[in-house]
Amino acid sequence: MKSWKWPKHSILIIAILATWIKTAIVYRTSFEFDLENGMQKFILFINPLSFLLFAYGLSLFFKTEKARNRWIIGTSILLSIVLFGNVAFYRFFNDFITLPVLFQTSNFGELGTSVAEILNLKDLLYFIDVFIILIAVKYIPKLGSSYSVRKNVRRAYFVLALAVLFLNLGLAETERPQLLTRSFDRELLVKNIGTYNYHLYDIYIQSKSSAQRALADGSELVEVDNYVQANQAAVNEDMFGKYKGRNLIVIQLESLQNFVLQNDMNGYEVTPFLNSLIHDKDTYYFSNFYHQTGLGKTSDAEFILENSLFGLDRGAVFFTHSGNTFNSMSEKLGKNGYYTSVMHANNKSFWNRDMMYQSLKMQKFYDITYYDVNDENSVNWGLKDIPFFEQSADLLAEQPQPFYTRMITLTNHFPFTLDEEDKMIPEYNSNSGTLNRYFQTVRYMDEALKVFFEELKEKGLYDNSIIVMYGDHYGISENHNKAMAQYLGKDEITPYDTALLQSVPLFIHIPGSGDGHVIDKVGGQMDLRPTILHLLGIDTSNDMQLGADLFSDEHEDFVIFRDGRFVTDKYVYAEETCYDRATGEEVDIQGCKPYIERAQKELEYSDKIINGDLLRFYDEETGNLLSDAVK
Ligand code: GP9
Ligand code: MN
Repeated sequence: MKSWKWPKHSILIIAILATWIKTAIVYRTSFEFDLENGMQKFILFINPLSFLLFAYGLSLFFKTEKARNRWIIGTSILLSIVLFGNVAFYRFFNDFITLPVLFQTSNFGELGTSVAEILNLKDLLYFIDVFIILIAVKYIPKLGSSYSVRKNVRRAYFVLALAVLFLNLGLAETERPQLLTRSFDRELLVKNIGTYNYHLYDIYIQSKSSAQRALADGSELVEVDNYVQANQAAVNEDMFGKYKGRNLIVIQLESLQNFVLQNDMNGYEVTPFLNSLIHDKDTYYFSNFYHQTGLGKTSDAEFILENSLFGLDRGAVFFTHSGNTFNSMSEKLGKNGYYTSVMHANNKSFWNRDMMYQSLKMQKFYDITYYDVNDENSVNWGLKDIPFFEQSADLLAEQPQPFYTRMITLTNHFPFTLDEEDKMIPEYNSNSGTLNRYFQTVRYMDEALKVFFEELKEKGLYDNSIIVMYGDHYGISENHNKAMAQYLGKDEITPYDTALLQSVPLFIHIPGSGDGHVIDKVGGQMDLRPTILHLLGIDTSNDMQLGADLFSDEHEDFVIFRDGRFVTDKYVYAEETCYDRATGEEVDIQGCKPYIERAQKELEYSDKIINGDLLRFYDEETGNLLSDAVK
């Protein structure tokens, strides 16, 4: 290490420090991150460092000092442009740049006219590190003769850079588990891994998708189309179009599993309102209905509902394929004269909703900015469900009719915290605080639904609507098996139990129908789209969908989970084991075999459609394949 002296690398060190400090200041002054604790502040502070060490450190591979300095200056200019680009974008859109947005020119239509308004002279400060580096290069004495950097110095340097990266990722993982695998929110990504790393990650995700897309062609759709056509379930003539023209309200209930319904917790009824609906003459309650989501959780549930296709086995399709062509339920309803909207009081960029909703042809997204959210009316993830529904009812009333509006609740979300005044039942008494609190937040959500139904009646929107409600995904993971076993009065939770616990409630409430009853057919979220559209009299026979109408006599008792598990009326298949549905006993795999293959096939077809963006080759009006050259 004799030849390694500080002064030799002062430009490099100055560059790293200058850009690091500048970025840290920009984070705090130009973006609005909500930082909940000291650790989050610390992560935000250190997160630019790993990337800067790498980016500027590449200069160490150049042989001459001049070339090294050029690299450093060039890098600082480029990074400043990237950071400033994000600042300018954020001023306008309150979001971070993602690659697809750069190619969606419609986003910039509005921006063009207001560039002057959002830029000013002070913005030169965003390039301050470039000036500092230029001054340093000019005034720090040159070492004269060219020298190259020793290999072991370089190695030590990059080991350090890697260590910083892992420290950053490790801390981020503790703050936000599964941040990278689930990639839920740009803001969270930037907050945890930094803008520069975020862009690399974004480029990686987007280029992977576009490579698969480029290699795909329309002929791949033929096989899928044949399968879809062969598996269609004939519509139920009595139900088809029976409620044509009604408003459609779909409520996606956060983390609601079926096991809390028609059940009590230490003598307290957990869902009194939903339980009353089960016996209501205007409600179809599906008692054997399952979520089919993967890592994309809430967004997967939305995706499945809209498209009757699966999410992906890795990441969230809302992020990875938001630029695809779809034939969503909102698009179809839009074409049939419906005004379509989503109401959800969260940042619009969460789950990339702002981008994805454009592809799903959702006409309006009432995000957090449409709600009055303050300290009093929020808890946990944000606006409480009761004020959410109250405010949403006002928004609903202003919409043109008929409308299709989807609402997404938030209070019953992990870690299931509530303000004292909203706790309507006590906690449960197990070793899992999560499960203990879950009953309370579910109870609160149940109350919120009751309030919402009242609001609908008051606003005169009730009689002319269909209200569909379903749980988006599980709320209690397998980490709480011991507590679950205690609650359910079992010795242990087996893979068979876990599969059945993926059951979520589905209610189709149709005021005035009079024909409501409990339906125990096995079904899943994939079936929602055809079921709903048929009630409204909209044909889906040409649609590339994998679900089937739950009211059809031909609907099969078979639901496939994203990871290949499945449930039928006779079997449960989990962890490569076939169980008898009724008893939970292991049975010969032969019984499950035909379903295993079909489950794999359906998952594979769904992935093919999404990864290849195959619906761009399909005309859903006629059911014909378009020639490959189009689009
Ligand atoms: C956030 C909400 C929660 O907007 O939908 O998402 P989840 O963590 O349940 O997937
Ligand atoms: Mn959710």
